[in-house]
Amino acid sequence: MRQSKLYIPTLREVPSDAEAKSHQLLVRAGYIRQSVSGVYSFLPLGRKVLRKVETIVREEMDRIGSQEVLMPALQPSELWEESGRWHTYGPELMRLNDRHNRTFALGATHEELITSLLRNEVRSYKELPMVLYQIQGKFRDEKRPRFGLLRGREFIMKDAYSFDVDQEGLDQNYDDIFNAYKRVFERCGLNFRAVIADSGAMGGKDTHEFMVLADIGEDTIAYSNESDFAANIEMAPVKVEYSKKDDPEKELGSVETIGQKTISEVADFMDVPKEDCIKSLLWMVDEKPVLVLSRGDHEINDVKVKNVLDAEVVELATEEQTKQVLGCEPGYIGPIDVSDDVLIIADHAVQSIVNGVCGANRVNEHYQNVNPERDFKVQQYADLRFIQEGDPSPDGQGTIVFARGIEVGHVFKLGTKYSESLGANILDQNGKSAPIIMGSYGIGVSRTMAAVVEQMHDDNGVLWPAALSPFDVHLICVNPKNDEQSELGERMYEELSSKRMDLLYDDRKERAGVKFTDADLIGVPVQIIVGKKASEGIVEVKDRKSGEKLEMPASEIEAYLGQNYL
Ligand code: 9G3
Repeated sequence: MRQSKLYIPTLREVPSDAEAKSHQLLVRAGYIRQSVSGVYSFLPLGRKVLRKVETIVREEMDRIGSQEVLMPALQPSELWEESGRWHTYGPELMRLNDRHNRTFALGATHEELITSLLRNEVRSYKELPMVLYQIQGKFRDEKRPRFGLLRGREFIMKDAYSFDVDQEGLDQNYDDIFNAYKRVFERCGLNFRAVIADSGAMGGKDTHEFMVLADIGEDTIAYSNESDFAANIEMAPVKVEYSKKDDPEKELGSVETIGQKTISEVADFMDVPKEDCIKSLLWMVDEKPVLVLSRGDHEINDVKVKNVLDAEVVELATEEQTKQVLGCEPGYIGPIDVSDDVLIIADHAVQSIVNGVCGANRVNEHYQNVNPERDFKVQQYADLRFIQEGDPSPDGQGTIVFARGIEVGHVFKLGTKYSESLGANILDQNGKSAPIIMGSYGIGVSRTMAAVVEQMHDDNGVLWPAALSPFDVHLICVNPKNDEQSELGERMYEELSSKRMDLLYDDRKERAGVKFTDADLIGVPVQIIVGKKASEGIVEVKDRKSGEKLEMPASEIEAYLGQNYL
């Protein structure tokens, strides 16, 4: 394509409202333009890249036998009434009325729609398993759209839904789609982790998120530096063998610690390491007081407390509740001489503390030489703390590193949540009616495009991987007014275009500096520069990522590109 004919409105200045690098670069390089907050147009270059991401997704979904459909964005509210979500979702679900004043949702996701599509058609187990997917615009009225395509209010999603007769069918589909997602993100050149995500059952198997590692990411993940273990922070189990000092247990003693409340203050005041302190926090667990203990340098993970106690609601007790239950304000509470109606549970690390320090349940007073089991009883030791960087990976391979992540994929085992509420049943092998077992699986297609830019850019622009670049080669005629340069440029454009290469040919009557700046912004992996040495038939090849330049005869370019870029 001739750049003089393409609409690529590049900008020199950084858009003031763009904080994320991908937002800045996609706007400056003429890939996207904002219509209103969180709503974007894809210009010709942006549409080409988006289509390449869609094609990769389509190829990998088709490869595992799923079938592409296209469902409406307009969803009758009745379906969301049946699933109960019409009232559970607030302003994020965009709603509208038609001319007959009937209410609709603009599709934020399609579990209800697709279940209603099948419930009147699929009757027998013989028709399953089946996986249907679509690539389509989704609408979610985000409270704070930001970072360009990373968090929009209208965005392109691939959403897939699996239908099975039983759990093992769902497990099989889940694995197939999980592996298809890995292939998609590998083909996009992304550094990502599949992260254990469900906070329902600790270490739960029923959902994973695909996270692209990037500082702009909104989530924090814990992953192993030596294996593929990765989990959301609140999901990561802690598996540590704590060593217990073999010091002799000393006599319990109380110490006056006026105004020393936090672990840091008490540790400094008592001149002991935080590891020897017992942090005590009172939690209200389904309205019952529970004293939860952790080692001074650890933090309690409320999701784990909830799961260990199989509770619905877990909240930190207020100062009043703490005074009421323990007779003392937070900062001086501890597990010694606590009334029996307060359950005491502790993270495993507490068990290995010898001659430690804890609050005395009296203001301005702590105990020293505290020894668990001798000085207080713990009803249950469990994995209750947040994982920390440097902890051993729970799978025993390597140590844990934290990173920020951009969620680009999410896979769920839904079970019968929607087939029951919307009445999608089949006759199973025994002729018995049973609800279809479902899974739902999403990829943020437009978000993936931005995530690639977040991971692959430099100060001058985007560094597209070949699989996603809008063009294979960027051919630049430095000075079209110069006959030798324009003749060689035109000839190369004609010759190379005929060799299955998708070329962007900068034939514009612009200054050289503008051309080079634009080429670096646009980010095609390789530039062929037809300049001063055109008279000798010599051109320059520039690798966009390394910046490395080579001179060679124009006649060798096709072979060189074939060996190094295509
Ligand atoms: C809504 C709104 C926002 C939402 C949802 C519904 C997230 C909603 C979760 C999912 C689950 C899966 C199919 C593709 C993969 C993810 N945000 N979710 O259900 F009405 Cl406003 O979307 N859906």
